[in-house]
Amino acid sequence: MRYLTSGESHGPQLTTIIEGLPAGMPLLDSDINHALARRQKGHGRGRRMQIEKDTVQITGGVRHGYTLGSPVGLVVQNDDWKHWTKIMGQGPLEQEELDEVKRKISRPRPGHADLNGALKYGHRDMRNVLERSSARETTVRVAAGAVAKKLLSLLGIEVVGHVVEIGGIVSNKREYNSLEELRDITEESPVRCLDAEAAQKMMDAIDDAKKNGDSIGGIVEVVVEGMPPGVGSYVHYDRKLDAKLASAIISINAFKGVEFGIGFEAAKKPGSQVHDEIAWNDKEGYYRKTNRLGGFEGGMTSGMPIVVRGVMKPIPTLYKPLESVDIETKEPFTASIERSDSCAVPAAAVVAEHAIAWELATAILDQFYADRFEALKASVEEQRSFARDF
Ligand code: EPS
Repeated sequence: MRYLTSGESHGPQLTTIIEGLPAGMPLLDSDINHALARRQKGHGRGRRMQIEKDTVQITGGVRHGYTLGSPVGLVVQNDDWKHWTKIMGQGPLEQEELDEVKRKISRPRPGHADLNGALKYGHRDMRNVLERSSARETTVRVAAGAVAKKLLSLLGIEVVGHVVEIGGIVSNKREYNSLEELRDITEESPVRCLDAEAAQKMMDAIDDAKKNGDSIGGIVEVVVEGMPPGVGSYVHYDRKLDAKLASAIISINAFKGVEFGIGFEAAKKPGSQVHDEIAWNDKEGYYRKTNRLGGFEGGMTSGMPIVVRGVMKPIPTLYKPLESVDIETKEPFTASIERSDSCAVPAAAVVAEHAIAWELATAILDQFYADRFEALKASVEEQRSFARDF
């Protein structure tokens, strides 16, 4: 399964085409709209989210509530486009109009794609870079991920993203009775955090950052339950599923690091305190007594919950901007100010959840290839019972 996305932050719409879904899978626009609404929420979001009410239009590949096997087209309109029709229009402009409307950006923001993108494509107006490098694009990544999440859910696999740290404030509550409980509690939290006390401090830190014209980052965690064991492979580097998940996390705007299970803590501990002992019972078959490795050994799922965390740097657009250089004059100037969020970590937890769901659904479709959804379901179930009886 694969997808591409197209669209600028202030262009008319965001578009994605998904290819490789089985036929006969139930899919409604409400499955996707729910995910889009979750991405828009979170304490620390900027004014743009008050302009948009992201909803999807399914433009192909679905009929009467079921996938057809043909490419699925998804479109999300940008409501803000109506304010940008000239600046972001597709047709040529007369010179005077150009000067009037272009809002040229010549002072790159440190930490953003602006300068590197300008050097790569030769754009002297860095709006041509930032319009596409904007995290607005994560809207359609979430839309594609929502389709993947639906497929996983129908196969008994659930994915939940939540926040474990913002601006140095760490969630002290990491235990939960079920994934459902984790989802329900964090869904109600304005920062998507299980620990209500930490959540309040996180919100205060976000408010402080906003007051100071600054931004803060954090850490999100995605937990997955129900993956059958043995998905991915150890036989070649590009078949390792944990590597694909790591890549998916790092590909999210502003993400700088990733870890599984106890992650970087493993460097400090002896092997006896890192590896998970193997046990067996006749109900579940094989399982691990602990899950320090976060659901992966040898690039393959172990059948234990997948636990992956990603670190997001503070958003680089600052209302109190850092020093930069004007590419026209080469003089030092403070960077351009664009409207932005002071903290997008809660929204990024939703994006990470959907980026992980995409990779897992793709891996399932690679391994249990089936053109018909019911056949796919049977083949995943067969692997589960094979592993149980092995
Ligand atoms: C975003 C939309 C953008 C930004 C944000 C994420 O809208 P605008 O640029 O019109 O305010 O709010 O993106 C960034 C801050 C960034 O640096 O990429 C969205 O839909 O999530």
